[in-house]
Amino acid sequence: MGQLIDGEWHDVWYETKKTGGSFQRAEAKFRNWITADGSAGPSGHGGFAAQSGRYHLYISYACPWAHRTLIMRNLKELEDHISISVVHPDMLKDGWTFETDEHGATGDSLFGLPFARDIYLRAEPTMSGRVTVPILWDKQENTIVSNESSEIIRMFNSAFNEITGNSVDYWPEELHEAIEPINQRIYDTFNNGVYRSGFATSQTAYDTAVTALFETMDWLEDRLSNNRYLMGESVTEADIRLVPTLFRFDLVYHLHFKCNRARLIDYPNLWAYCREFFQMKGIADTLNFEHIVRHYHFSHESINPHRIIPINPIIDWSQPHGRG
Ligand SMILES: N[C@@H](CCC(=O)N[C@@H](CS)C(=O)NCC(=O)O)C(=O)O
Repeated sequence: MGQLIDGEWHDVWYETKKTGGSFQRAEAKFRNWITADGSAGPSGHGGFAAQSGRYHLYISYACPWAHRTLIMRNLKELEDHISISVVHPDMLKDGWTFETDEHGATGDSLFGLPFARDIYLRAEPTMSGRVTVPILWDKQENTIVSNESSEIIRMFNSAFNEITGNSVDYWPEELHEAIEPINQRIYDTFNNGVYRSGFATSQTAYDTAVTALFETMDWLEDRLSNNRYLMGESVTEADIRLVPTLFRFDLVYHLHFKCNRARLIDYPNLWAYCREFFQMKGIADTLNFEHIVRHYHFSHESINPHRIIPINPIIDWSQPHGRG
């Protein structure tokens, strides 16, 4: 995995070397918010009003962070209002590219540029730092609104309600406080925990990450034994942030990232919950298992130097889930 850091290209070991073998994810740089009226959001500048056709989302089908934005785009019926481009699953020395393939990599449908880094450079010609997806682009201001998925899903949750007429609220006011520690634990030990396990370059860093990860899976399994969804009776952003990691677990993280104490299918509640999401309207369309399996195994040279793509078990997502 190679990315531009301080103007130089580095593999992921560059970062783990500095931190005693433990992977640290860099903070996203662009933190503006689309709001219904263009007023400033909790961070960044104002001026990004919700308008149909004004914004474009760059995603990777492989990436779990991009996946949550794609799920929210579908659940909030934003498909006709926010266009997308899909990067190629192979992320090598040039980072994410706009090569096309027969499995859904679209190329850059806005500018026809070759690399995702070119989008960043277009927004900020002197840019240094990591080139990540998702990227939310403003066609009017010709800049990046945000490259932070947790914030993009909150914008999608409410900013376009008047345009779409969809007012389903996945971050309801009364849950703001309760949802935060749930999100935080799932982010630290699970969404990012799989990466901390897989990218660890010391035994201690790996042991720490993987132990916390399975403690969280046990806790989630228990929580879902008496809760329909993470926060109770309704789907919230906490679920939308969790499921992308679950969908990738048995096919990628279990083997490639050595999260192999157990598989998702060994947890009856989590497995049924994940199948329920797969079968929910709008979710299966966001899943591209070819890109998911290809990306990780092909791109992470330090983990899989021969780029062998495993022949995986067939997972029956359509099996009845028996929930609710
Ligand atoms: N904070 C970002 C993280 C996004 C992220 O790390 N995306 C990965 C893909 S899964 C990426 O583009 N990585 C490239 C790199 O780190 O070099 C978010 O949640 O939006």
